[in-house]
Amino acid sequence: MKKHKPLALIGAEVGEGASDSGCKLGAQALRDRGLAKHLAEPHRDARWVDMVHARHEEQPQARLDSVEEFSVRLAASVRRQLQQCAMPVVVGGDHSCAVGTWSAVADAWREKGDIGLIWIDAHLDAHTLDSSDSLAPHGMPVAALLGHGTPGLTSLYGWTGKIKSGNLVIIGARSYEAGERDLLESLGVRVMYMPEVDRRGFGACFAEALALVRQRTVAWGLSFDLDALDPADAPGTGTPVEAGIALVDALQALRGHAADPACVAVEVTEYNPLHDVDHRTAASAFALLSAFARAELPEQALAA
Ligand code: 5AB
Ligand code: MN
Ligand code: MN
Ligand code: MN
Repeated sequence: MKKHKPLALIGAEVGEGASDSGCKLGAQALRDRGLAKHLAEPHRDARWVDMVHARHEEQPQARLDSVEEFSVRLAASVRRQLQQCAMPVVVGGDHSCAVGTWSAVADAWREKGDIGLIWIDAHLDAHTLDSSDSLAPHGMPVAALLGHGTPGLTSLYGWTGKIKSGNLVIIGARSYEAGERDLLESLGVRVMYMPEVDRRGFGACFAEALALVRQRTVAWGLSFDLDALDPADAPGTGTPVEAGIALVDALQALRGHAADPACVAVEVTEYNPLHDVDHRTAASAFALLSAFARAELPEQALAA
């Protein structure tokens, strides 16, 4: 059996994007618990290649500046791994890290075509500075990647619209403000809100998202905000919200999809070790990544 693309773990040590900056400690905590070893398999290498650290700041404007400057460095790190044909696994950090991750992926594929993104989150993360009450950048990455918001977040590599609105699907949203919802609605972004997930099941929702994204794009990735999970499975996040996705359902649906040659990067964000209970959230992050990155798709396993 051939070797799969190695997993290149990149720590996104950023908490300046959130009001509670505890997520800044998330990547190091998961690293210390042995994430790389947990993800390595006979047919897939996994190792830490980088820890990208955001400059500590307290005031809102300075925090935004810090996130913007951090995004450029994170993007460079992600880009380097793509060039080396590894699969970047970005480990947050607050979700503002998505700006750097997906800007790098979009820019790397720009000549070949559009990229797709599946965004699993309790929130919409589609604020601009105008619509946000908190002014927290981790509530803005979706808008920024769609080309809306402050130039420091929208214009990495000198161009905007890293993700086209038809190539993005958000799953699990249940806590949001009108301004961000209206932006996504006006752009025609497909959002599978939590009531739909409850009705149809996470598996059916993820399958539909995947089919849509794969059909329209040359490469796709997954951005998983741990607060999408039910707080019973993930108490240790920046912004937990009741009644989320059950870990077992997520594991079953995500299993093996990193083996798809069109899957080019993955990100797990918003782990806050200071709020974790019995390492439950760390265990969920480990399980999600290892299910997704399993070196065999179920069908391939059957055919083997
Ligand atoms: B997360 C809120 N919409 O903008 C805001 O965790 C929460 O990356 C944002 O999804 C949550 O501050 C951002 C109230
Ligand atoms: Mn988020
Ligand atoms: Mn969230
Ligand atoms: Mn949060």
